[in-house]
Amino acid sequence: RPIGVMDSGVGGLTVLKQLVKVLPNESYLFVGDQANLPYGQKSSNQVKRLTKRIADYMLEQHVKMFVIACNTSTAASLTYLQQVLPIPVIGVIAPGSESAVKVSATGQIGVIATNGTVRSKDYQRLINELNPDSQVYALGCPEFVTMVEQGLAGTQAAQVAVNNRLAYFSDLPIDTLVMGCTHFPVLSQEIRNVVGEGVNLVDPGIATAQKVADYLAKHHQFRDPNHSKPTNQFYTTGKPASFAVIADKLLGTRVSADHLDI
Ligand code: DGN
Repeated sequence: RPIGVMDSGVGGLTVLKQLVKVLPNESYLFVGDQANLPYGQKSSNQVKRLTKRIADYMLEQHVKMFVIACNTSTAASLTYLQQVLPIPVIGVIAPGSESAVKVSATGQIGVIATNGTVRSKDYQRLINELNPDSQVYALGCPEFVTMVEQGLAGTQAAQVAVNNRLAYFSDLPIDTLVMGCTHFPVLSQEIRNVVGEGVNLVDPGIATAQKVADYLAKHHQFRDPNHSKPTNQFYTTGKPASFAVIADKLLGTRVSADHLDI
């Protein structure tokens, strides 16, 4: 049975990439809900409903685990889905918060995310729980999502937009910055160019993938590598052609995506 991975768009592929790195023998079923993107501007209830819809589809496909590779969905629906789904559900915010607290020497931590994630205050709450002396500065950067979806990472326009938005941090004493939206690691070069080498950049996808691996190990649920070759299936509720172009670039392999009507 595959591991189900979802996002509102292509951002979740940054998490899938980390999963494939640590768990190359697993099969994956990825769904990007591009018809409903962006999630970041919707109400928490709307996002919860949309995420549940994808989760129900994943259950019909018999996934063994549901990875919410979207911070906005994690904030809106993780607790709820953990209660109602009969399979384990893993989100990205707790692993991202744990990584941030681990690498930050000063406890001065910046978080960039969608407005929905910032509004939820989940990063602020979890980081403060793990390190009560920490100070969290959270900033919504919704336009980064659109740029990544449009394939603009690596362009001058992307760098200018990142420069403008991250100027907010120039007077703040952060030593760590969490990329609290799964689209943002695609812009990590642009982000690094602004914050410099002195700031730790946290990609929550890395710790999330490790959490999935730890769970499978603990519950003896690894796929039997002798059984058959692992398969990766990609679906978008939007246009498969435009999804595949960006997915190819992100994953560095040819991706063929199908349209999903749910
Ligand atoms: N990739 C999603 C996240 O991590 O929050 C958000 C993208 C969006 O729909 N705005």
